[in-house]
Amino acid sequence: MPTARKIVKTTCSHDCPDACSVLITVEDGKAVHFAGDPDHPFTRGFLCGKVNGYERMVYSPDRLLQPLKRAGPKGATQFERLSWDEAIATIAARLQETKGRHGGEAIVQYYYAGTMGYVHRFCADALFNKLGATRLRPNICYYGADAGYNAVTGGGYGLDPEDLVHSDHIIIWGCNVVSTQVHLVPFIDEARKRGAKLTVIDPYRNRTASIADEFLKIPPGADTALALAMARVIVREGRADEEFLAVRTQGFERFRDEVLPQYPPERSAEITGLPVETILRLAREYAAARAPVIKFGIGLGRNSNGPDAVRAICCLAGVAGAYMKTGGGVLYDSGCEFKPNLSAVTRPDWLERPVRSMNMTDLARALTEWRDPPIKFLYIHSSNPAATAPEQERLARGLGREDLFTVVHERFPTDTVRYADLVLPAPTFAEVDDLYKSYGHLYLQRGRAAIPPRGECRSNLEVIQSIGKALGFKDPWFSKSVEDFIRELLQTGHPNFKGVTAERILAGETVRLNIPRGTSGYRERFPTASGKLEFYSKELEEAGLPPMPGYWGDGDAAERAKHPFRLLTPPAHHFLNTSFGASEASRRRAGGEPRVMVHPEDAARLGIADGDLVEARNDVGAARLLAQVTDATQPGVLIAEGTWWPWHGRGGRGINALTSARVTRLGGGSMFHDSRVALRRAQS
Ligand SMILES: Nc1nc2c(c(=O)[nH]1)N[C@H]1C(S)=C(S)[C@@H](COP(=O)(O)OP(=O)(O)OC[C@H]3O[C@@H](n4cnc5c(=O)[nH]c(N)nc54)[C@H](O)[C@@H]3O)O[C@H]1N2
Ligand SMILES: Nc1nc2c(c(=O)[nH]1)N[C@H]1C(S)=C(S)[C@@H](COP(=O)(O)OP(=O)(O)OC[C@H]3O[C@@H](n4cnc5c(=O)[nH]c(N)nc54)[C@H](O)[C@@H]3O)O[C@H]1N2
Ligand code: SF4
Ligand SMILES: [Mo]
Repeated sequence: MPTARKIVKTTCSHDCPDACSVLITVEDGKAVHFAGDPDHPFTRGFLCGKVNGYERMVYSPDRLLQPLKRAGPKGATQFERLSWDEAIATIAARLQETKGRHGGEAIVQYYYAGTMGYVHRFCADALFNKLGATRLRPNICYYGADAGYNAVTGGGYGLDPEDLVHSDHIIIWGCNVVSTQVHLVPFIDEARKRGAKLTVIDPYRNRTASIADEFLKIPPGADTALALAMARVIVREGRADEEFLAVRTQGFERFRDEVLPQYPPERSAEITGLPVETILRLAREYAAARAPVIKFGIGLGRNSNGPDAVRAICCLAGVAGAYMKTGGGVLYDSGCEFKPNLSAVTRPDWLERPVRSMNMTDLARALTEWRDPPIKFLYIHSSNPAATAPEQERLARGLGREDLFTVVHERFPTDTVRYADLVLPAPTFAEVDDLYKSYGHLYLQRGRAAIPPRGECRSNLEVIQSIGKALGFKDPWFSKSVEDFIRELLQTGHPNFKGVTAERILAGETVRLNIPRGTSGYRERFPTASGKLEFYSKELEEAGLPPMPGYWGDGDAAERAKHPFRLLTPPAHHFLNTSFGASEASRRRAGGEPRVMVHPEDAARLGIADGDLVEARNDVGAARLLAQVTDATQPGVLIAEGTWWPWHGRGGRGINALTSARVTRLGGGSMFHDSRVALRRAQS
């Protein structure tokens, strides 16, 4: 029997929209059980399969527990221990030397959302602002989808996800919620119990499509053509919401007269492969619904047509007037509603002069091509670019540069760690305090350490503060606690934070943003320049971009002939990006090794059998995977679920050996689902 037992309420830190409230049972100082908080309105008492059993991650024998330094050639994974004091002194000396010899811009901080906590995620910005380092432009994830969404709606949450229960037709369009946002499922189930229909539109039969009433399989990037054809049917058949269009929108006439005529259902049928009757029926069902909602994912934006697919969907919902119906509209991302006083953590005022910036997607090019100054010091935390960034082979060359000094602050020995000169051990969310927002719901909650950091692990804030002190920085920022920062973060005049006090948060309360229930996010205005839903965007026109959405085709014919397959690399059910790649059990559940779905027609033509080793190749690189012959995908489209650690892949190469650093024209976002490849059977 344990002598001491307690339950600690905290928040899951992973890069997941659900930001679950987690109850950790601690017995005799050990975290023994992770459970979903039954009192959290969105977590509703359950965790995803990844975080159930998280004690196996916390106590994994693979955890990094001490600082290490390189003791062999780069990439050879030969390391030896050193003390924290030595590690911090080495980093400080290197930073000083780099800045002195090459200037601050020779230093780059690379990070993403390995932890979603406001303090640990963003604190290093303050130090790197002080050093005048090259700034990171975080375009790896949502820039494309965001740009499309903002162009039409201006941003904002649109619809409270809890109001989904009031919808009578839910269309999940390019989003695998069962895997990537599982806490939305109970709300969808409730709506269905009340009679709602669930339609899924996706290039492959993902887990969400498998539970739908109707699944429409369309080619990747064809979405714009479908949404605009639906809008056209609705307008032509007199089913549009005239009052909404007259009062709340801008540019509808031009949209109606210049865009919609280009999308007769026959053309859309050709592009999407759907029968004309299906398009007509879907448009009519959608218009006839009392409160139709379209839930789309971030991944929808990650191809050359992606941002416009999002625009077209947002316009379609406008034509139907869906935004004003409780439970209707579009559901995308609630993260933009959280506007704390982030400058207290990131200190933009410490940047003395403008500095150059680097797209996250350009890391490989920046490390191998940039001069003036070249990048000489790379500080990576909360991210695993050797697996998740595009142009993996080029990146490996860049990370392998002997003249580059790389620090990696990590929990596990990832592929990125193997290129480090210094490895610093990081804690899991069970070991640190922080403040967490969500990008899937409207609640804010603190994280609270349930156990002390394992081994010699130190949080992002501790490390950054130690480096700052070693550099002689005296500002009080370098001595503040997480609690101090939480208080400062909450000192914001933003109306959404009215009543969201430090006292409530620090006491552990789950606090909802000051956003009324049961009403549209756009009840008063759309946060666009005009205050209206913009079918037509003057700003985009002025920026030299198409002011209205359109379908821009499927690339050039020569490229299609050379690389006949379109490759999609959506998230895996059992991984969170590359987190959980360290877990053998997770890898086993995800299929044991990286696989690629090939349609039976393509497989037959290429002589590929289920379980064969295949090679995908293009001008960026090559990867070998196991073929999974299945009609879940469609002819010409390959699906490789999950960003596996490259060294769990054949030949030490991951799927991003095939993805390029091209970005979307609108938004400049990553294009992970826009690669073309040639496929053949490979010899094992
Ligand atoms: N289990 C799990 N959960 C996760 C993640 C994970 O890796 N694993 N990742 C987290 C992160 S970082 C993010 S950003 C979020 C969201 O992560 P995203 O990668 O944005 O995933 P989804 O929003 O689910 O969208 C994926 C779906 O979009 C489809 N899709 C791709 N291209 C197209 C297209 O052109 N048209 C249509 N109609 N569909 C398309 C894919 O086939 C797939 O079914 O999820 C988070 N949650
Ligand atoms: N092919 C392909 N590539 C993709 C995607 C795709 O769909 N397909 N998705 C893209 C998307 S949407 C995203 S968001 C990116 C994500 O790219 P990354 O941010 O590189 O992915 P993660 O696997 O989430 O990496 C987080 C790392 O942070 C570490 N970590 C966790 N907590 C802490 C902490 O407190 N401190 C420190 N120092 N480290 C911590 C974890 O151990 C983990 O290794 O990947 C992108 N790459
Ligand atoms: S990964 Fe997402 S669904 Fe799973 S526990 Fe964390 S926040 Fe919840
Ligand atoms: Mo992401």
